[in-house]
Amino acid sequence: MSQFDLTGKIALITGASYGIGFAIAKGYAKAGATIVFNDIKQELVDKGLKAYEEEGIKAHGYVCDVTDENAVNDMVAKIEKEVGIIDILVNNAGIIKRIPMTEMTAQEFRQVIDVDLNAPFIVSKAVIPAMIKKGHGKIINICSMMSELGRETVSAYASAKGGLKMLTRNIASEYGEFNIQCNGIGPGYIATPQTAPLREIQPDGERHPFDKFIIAKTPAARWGNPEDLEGPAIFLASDASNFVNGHILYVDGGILAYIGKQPK
Ligand code: NAP
Ligand code: GCO
Repeated sequence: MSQFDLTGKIALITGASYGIGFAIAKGYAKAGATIVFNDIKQELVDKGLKAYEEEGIKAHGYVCDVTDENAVNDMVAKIEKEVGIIDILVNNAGIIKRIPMTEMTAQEFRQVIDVDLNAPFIVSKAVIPAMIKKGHGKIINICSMMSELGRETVSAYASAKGGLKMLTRNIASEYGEFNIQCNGIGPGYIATPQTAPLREIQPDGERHPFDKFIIAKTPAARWGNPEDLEGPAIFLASDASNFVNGHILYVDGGILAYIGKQPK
């Protein structure tokens, strides 16, 4: 069996009704995994189930707000009873608030930290005990360019994603001896609903200034697609990465390596 094969594995991808999580789940299904996902509202879970069905994937969907520890523990217990022990966890659910720091309330800051950093802690804590009992596990945290870089208006998001990089390294350090590998994926700028505001066509028909900026900052000279993350995610979920631990795999078209194209 190929070391990239996920047959027989159960994968929980949080917040995967659409976007990056949905693409990663599709890749896992193609590699043979059983797909489990959650979203905050039943209507979104139903929408996700339909979308998976249209891809020929019989997924298992659960309603759960990943910031609610009791709800997460209940969801994991239900999954373990109804589907089986989770072999692969992708902490994908995330939000962003683009507000200048001095205009952002502490409550808004906390909301981003809660979903993007506290929730990966909560969900990882819920699945690790059964992974230890089973003798293996894979945890993949969806980090960001903002795990390494800052920019205007994303102070909460960058703080959360920087923390998520270190949570990744700490889980790797604390549970590596139980054959649990915890790694991160740092996507570059990916065309999903989360970045749609940065790609909006301007009233004069011009591309968004940020859109042009990202193209100039990316050696690949394009936005990423969610499908660009499928292969890296399969690698980190498979036996092919059993000695990779605490690593953040940047899938960014080269952004972090590049000073940026000189404006004409
Ligand atoms: P997205 O399109 O906004 O999707 C985010 C998903 O997370 C949605 O399904 C959302 O569900 C879910 N979610 C949000 N809060 C939740 C909560 N409290 N409980 C459960 N589910 C929740 O985002 P995306 O672009 O696919 O991004 C996915 C991940 O990749 C995020 O962690 C993001 O920070 C990260 N990322 C994105 C990019 C990019 O360029 N797009 C780059 C680097 C990293 P609802 O619709 O119900 O809110
Ligand atoms: C932003 C974007 C980024 C991307 C991603 C980059 O406003 O700068 O939303 O944060 O979502 O995290 O890796």
